[in-house]
Amino acid sequence: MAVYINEPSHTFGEYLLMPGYSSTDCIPDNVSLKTPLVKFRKGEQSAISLNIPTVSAIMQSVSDDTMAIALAKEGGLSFIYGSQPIESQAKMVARVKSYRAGFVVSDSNISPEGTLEEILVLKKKTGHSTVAVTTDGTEDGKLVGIVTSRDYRISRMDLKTKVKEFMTPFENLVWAPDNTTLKEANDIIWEHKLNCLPLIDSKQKLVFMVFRKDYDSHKENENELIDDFKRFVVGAGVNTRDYAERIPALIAAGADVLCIDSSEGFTEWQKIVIQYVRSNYGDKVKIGAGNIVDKEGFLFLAEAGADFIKIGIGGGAICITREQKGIGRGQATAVIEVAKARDDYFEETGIYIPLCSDGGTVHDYHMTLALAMGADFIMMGRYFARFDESPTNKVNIKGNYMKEYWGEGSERAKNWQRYDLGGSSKLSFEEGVDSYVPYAGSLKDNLSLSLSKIRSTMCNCGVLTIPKLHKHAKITLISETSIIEGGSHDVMLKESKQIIGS
Ligand code: RVP
Repeated sequence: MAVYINEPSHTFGEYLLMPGYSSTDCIPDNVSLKTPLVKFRKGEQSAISLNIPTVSAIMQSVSDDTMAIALAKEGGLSFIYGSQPIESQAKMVARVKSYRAGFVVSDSNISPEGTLEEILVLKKKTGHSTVAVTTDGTEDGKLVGIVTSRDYRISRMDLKTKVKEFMTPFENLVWAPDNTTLKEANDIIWEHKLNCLPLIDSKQKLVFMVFRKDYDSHKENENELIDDFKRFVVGAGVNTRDYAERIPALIAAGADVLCIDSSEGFTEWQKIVIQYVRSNYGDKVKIGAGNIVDKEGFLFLAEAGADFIKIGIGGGAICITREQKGIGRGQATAVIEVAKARDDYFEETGIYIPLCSDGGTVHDYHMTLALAMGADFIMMGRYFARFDESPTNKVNIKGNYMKEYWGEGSERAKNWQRYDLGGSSKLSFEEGVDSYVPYAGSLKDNLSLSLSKIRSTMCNCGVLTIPKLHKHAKITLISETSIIEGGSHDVMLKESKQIIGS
């Protein structure tokens, strides 16, 4: 007979946190959001900890190198999407690792034979108005000029005009050698009243750009997630098919941590990938696995040797797995059960395996709930897709700015490896949709607001750390009527406000 679980599974929106006693030192400034990323033994520290408990989803529409840099600057981590050729994924990882705070690898490049029209397309795509002109149009080609919006006037020029005719040529540029420090670069920028300074090597090849605004913002990021060599920490997604080629390339590119990206992780395929890592790299290479939704799945991946375990099936904003296959579980119930299994496992073995709640985080307070229920960090797709730093287009739909957001199981992403169950069938039906999410501005502004809500809620709960929140949170299931009571009700709103974080 089939196993029946007759208790309904619940999602975050059905729970609330209840306050605990808060002493006078329980203030948001005293809260630490530091959290372990990979497993560790009792009494030891995790080899990698996040400074904030958020990671961005392993998705084409969410996590590229730009997102990874922006999130690491704030103390979190991105897993660069794996549904792309190995070389391009490794290149993204390498770009994050070679990023020196304040030093940018130019993302807007063109050859002198390009046209004004192409400059305008590039500007629309990247949102940047400074374009490097290199002989071959690449980010590290020989620098022959720069184009900024001051170099052309669309109303007076033919769109077919060649870049070489209106760029500021190399001989008129202020530039510096590639070993220039950030402080020196900044001095040059101020002395010459520049917006940007190209750094070139001995062969005149473009290495970095230093922008005035990046120098300013760098000074604000004390929480950034960096390795021993002061490089940003970055993760990468892998699959259960081409792992023997992909993993070595990602490790060579400098990936700090890997994660098997799969809609369903309770499979022998995951064990095989983890075994591959252990037999080739021992414990040096860290790899997370998932997704699972119950104790059995957790124990399987724990025994298989996963460094962290990801929870969640079917809760993602763009996910239709539950509709298509009838597979999944309410995210809150899944986190609660798996966290209990993790705590018992820790008791028995002395090994603490961090848990990641993945998908279905709609409101900021859902993050705090996920943490309170036992997650160590939270993976989000929709949340990050709304920001400037996500890789997708910003489009105007009926007067509102939106960003595109599509699932890895959609026809657009064609990430069949994520849904692979062996055999040769490729994505025979979709498990994700292609959608828009409201554009929300910069990652930094939105994330700091969300984190300040988490800190403040933790103070209400009377705790200053995530491990203490795990232990002392009081959580109540609420009725449907209480959910209605939770919003403004029985009043007529004077103006409709945009809901941030939803
Ligand atoms: P959300 O944060 O609710 O947008 O969910 C993101 C998560 O959804 C991802 O981390 C992944 O686990 C899942 N996902 C990604 N693509 C799809 C799909 O196409 N069904 N689901």
